[in-house]
Amino acid sequence: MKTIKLFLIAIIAFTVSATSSAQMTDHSKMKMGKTETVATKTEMIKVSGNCETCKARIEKTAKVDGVTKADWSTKTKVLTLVYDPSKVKSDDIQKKLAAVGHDTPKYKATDKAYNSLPGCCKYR
Ligand SMILES: [Cu+2]
Repeated sequence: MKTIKLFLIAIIAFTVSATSSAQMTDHSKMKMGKTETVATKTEMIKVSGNCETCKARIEKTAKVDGVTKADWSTKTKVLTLVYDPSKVKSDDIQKKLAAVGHDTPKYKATDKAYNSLPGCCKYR
């Protein structure tokens, strides 16, 4: 009889703790969602280029995992980047852009990368 009582108590205790931990999980998820929004960083980076083809190339190159927005203006040559700094670094994106032929303030495209750009994209 004593064993059954203990068993029942154990079940009740388990159910209660399971319920409360489930609630806690929901709560922390909500908190995390908020933090994620706050953690996004917006950065304006000058990226050399010319035309719509450059725009497509730059935005495609910049849109790696962790980047929610990459928008390059043919007028101002500024790339607006919205990204999660815990997932991706601005430096890494700039390196990638330089690798496909576009100069950024921190990384310059090699002559080889630059020369492989189509004629309309030559900005130097
Ligand atoms: Cu171009």
